[in-house]
Amino acid sequence: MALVAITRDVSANIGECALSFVQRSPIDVDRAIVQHHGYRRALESLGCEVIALPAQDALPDAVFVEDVALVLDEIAVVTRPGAASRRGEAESVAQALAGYRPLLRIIAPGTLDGGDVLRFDRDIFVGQSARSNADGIAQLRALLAGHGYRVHGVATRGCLHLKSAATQVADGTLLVQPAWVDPAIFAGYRLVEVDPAEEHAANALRIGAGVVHPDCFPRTRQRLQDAGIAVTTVDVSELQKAEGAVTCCSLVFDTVPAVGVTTGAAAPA
Ligand code: CIR
Repeated sequence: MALVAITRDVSANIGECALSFVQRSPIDVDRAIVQHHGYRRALESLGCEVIALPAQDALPDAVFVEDVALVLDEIAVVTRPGAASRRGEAESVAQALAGYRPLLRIIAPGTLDGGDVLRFDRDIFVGQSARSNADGIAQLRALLAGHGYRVHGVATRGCLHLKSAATQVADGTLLVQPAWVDPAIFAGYRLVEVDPAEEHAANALRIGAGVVHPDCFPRTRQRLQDAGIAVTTVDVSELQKAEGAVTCCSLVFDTVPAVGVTTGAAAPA
C-alpha cells in the first residue's frame, strides 16, 4: 500500500466561505494555516505522502478538496459542487489526480459534493443533500455501474453532507450521528454513535487501521477507543468555523490499489 493525500493550502479568504448550518464567526487565517499544517503532519505520521497544492485565494473553500473529487480504485470522478462558488476548485485537483487515475466527470445539471459520498467497498452511499442533486447521483450511478459499484441515495437532515452524519471508522463499522441520518439505512454494519453532547463528532478520517478525529470531541473519542479504534487527534477549530472537518481537507487513496480485491484497508472515500 502506498497512500497519497492530496491537500490544498488554506485560502487567505477562508472567512468568506460558504456556510449552511454553522453561524458565521471570524476565522483567524494564520491559526487555520497552522492547524492545517498539523493536519498534514498527522496524515504523514499515518503513512501518507502528502501533496500540498497551492492556495487559491479567490476560492474561499478550496482547502476542502474532498468535495471536488471522488477517488476509487479504478477511476476518479471529478464532481460538480453544489455551491456555485466552489465550481472553480475542481480543475486543479483534477490535474493532480490525472497522473493516478483515469478521470470521469459529473456534468450540468448534476451536482455532487464528495462530502456526500460514503464508500463501503462496492456500495456507495450518497447524501441527497442541498449540495448533491438527483441528477448528480444518477450520473454517478451510471458512471460507476460498469465498474461494479452500487450507488444508493440517502436522505440527510440538518447537516451539510452525508459524511457530516456518518463515516467509516473500521471495516464494517460506522461512526454515526443519528439525528442527521437514519441509522436503519446502515443495518448490518456495526454502529458507533457520537456522544449526544458532541453534535459534529461523526466526521472521522479513516487511514489504515485508525482514524483522524478532531480533538474537541473527547467523549466520542472514548467511544471509538472503546470500540478498539486507534484515534489520532488534530485541532481543526478554525476550519470547523468554515463548516469543515477532517475528511474534507484531503483526498486519500492508494496509488497501487488491489483492484478487484476487497481489503477495506485504505477506505479512500
Ligand atoms: C462549504 O460549505 O462548502 C464549506 N464551507 C465546507 C465544506 C466542508 N466539506 C466537507 O465536509 N466535505
